Amino acid sequence: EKPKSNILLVPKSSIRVIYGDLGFLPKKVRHFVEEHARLCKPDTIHICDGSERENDLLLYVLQRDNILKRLHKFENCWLAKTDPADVARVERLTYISTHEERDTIPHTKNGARCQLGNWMNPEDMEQELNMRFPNCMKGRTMFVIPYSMGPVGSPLSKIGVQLTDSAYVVASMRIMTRIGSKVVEALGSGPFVKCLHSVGRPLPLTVKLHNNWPCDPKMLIVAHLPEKNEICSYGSSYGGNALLGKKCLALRIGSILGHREGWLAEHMLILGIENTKTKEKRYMVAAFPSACGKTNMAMMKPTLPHIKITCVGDDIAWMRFDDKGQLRAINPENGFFGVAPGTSHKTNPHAMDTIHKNTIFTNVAETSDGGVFWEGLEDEIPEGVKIKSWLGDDDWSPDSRDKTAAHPNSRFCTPASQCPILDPAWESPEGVPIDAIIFGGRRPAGVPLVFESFNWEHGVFIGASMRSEATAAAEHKAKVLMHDPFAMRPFFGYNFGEYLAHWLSFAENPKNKLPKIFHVNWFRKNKDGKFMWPGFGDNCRVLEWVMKRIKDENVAQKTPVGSVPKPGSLDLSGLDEKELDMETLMSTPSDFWENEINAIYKYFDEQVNDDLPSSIMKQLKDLESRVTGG
Ligand code: GTP
Ligand code: SPV
Ligand code: MN
Repeated sequence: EKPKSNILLVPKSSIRVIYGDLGFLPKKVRHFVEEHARLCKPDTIHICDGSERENDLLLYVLQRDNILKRLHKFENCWLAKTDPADVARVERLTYISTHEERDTIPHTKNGARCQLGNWMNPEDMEQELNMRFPNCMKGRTMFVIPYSMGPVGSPLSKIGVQLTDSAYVVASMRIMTRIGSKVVEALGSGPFVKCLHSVGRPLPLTVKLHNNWPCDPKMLIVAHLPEKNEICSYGSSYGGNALLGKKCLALRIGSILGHREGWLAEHMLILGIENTKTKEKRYMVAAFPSACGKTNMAMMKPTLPHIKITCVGDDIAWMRFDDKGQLRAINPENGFFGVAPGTSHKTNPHAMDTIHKNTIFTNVAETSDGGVFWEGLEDEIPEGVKIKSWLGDDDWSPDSRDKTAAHPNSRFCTPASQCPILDPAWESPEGVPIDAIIFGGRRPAGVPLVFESFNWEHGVFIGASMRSEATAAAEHKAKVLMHDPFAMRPFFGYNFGEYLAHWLSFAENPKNKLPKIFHVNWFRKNKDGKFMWPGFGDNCRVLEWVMKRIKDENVAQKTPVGSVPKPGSLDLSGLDEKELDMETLMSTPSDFWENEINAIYKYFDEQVNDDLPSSIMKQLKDLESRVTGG
């Protein structure tokens, strides 16, 4: 049944489809579009095909509306500056709505505020959504974005359809996911995740916009309705709030699907590592909280000449054990939405080589020669070039009123295909084989550079007890130590206790080859507050050791916390060993760990409560007796 014309009739008016053809959409998608067009009442509809012609049109509109500015120094690169009130994910307004609260979050002890997600009942959620979405797209175009997370047509991929009234979101989704007609073809009559997004500023405007960036932070909500396979986001156009394929689908909804279907959706990078001396190649995944080094590690330029790193993904991994018991991972994304500050030719040359074409920068500073600037690029801007800060200070200098030139959560959005060290198998439909899982975080004290778990269950416990200093990727104040289990705290789609049980369950199948699990910490500081480990490209020394442990080489020694490298087993060649205090870097001070254990007890007891698997509590008790020697 095809619609008679490319015009959608709504009561008392009609909505013209100005690009694409409703008739080419599968019936279920068309109904989804029609239902929400009637609700949101856009002026026009644009059905995305993913073509170059379409992208030119979007870029034209975004320039005309002063949302994107061309960066003349580079090829097809753009700068967006947001409303300063819309600069990061907003965790406290991100909800998951299910009939049973306990399906989503554990019951906390004594009414403590849950730190493992926000739940809302479906009735209240319906009210919240009804307060926002009716008529919210008046005067605007509603874009329909069919997108695939994972290679189009791969059995591991999932399809979403996002409706949005933001052309910036379309231009970004086009980089971060695979969109357009090829996705519609692959979808056929199959299931898809329904994603609705609005900036929340119908026309005519009733308020003055900042930087021409429409948003409504006071009415912001990011809602997940897993029982209806739906995501609704209102009021923000920034990153994880608005590019619904990323955190909303690939992590929150993804983790629920993974739980149901026997796989894992994780906040992890995926990399390949090759020792060119021994000709061995392995793949690893690593989970670090937001802004704690995934992009940097995924694109690492190793300082050891015989180590070669290749990148599969920098933020999200979907993993499953195949029928031979090998864990395999795919990167569901198509681009990198990376933290700009700190990225430089010194720290991450491969990222620098990726972002000089076809890239959208958001909230970085611009330079008078048509380029970009952020904290960390001080040595890389030409003499005499002026910096305009993200807040608009024309002649910014480190002692200007704007504290930083770029917002600390400013980002680049760039196609993965441009990464010079992209792994040849990065789009392989069956995924790459994973032989090590690495957890980590920003730990200024007490936590060794690297340690290995004694077994799978201990490794799951290490993931569960992760903590890290807060960063600017969300609304939290920096420098506070936060519990961030599996780097998933903001992204769990279902009850964390059940999530732990799901991880533990993979050990029950004797066929599964369980990868070794490690914990790393690049961020330990000395008495003067300086990082003790050089980090970045030198982190390959730790990965080389991990590679040796995958082969069970005798290079580890036990501590109460886990196994650390035997003295001399980390390749430190080329480093100034006088500057390095390896003994302290590997140490596990008992007074520190006694405090840490108490904090974990308190957290598990209060936050996970009855949903904590008993074997995880036993792991904590075992750690305590190893540390106290009792
Ligand atoms: P999300 O995209 O938010 O999930 O973050 P991410 O984990 O990909 O973080 P990213 O790699 O972008 O790192 C963020 C910050 O950590 C940057 O400011 C980096 O400079 C810093 N960083 C990364 N690796 C290292 C390291 O080895 N040592 C030190 N000292 N800093 C690092
Ligand atoms: C993160 O915060 O972990 C990110 C950025 O990767 S965002 O997509 O905005 O969530
Ligand atoms: Mn992330």
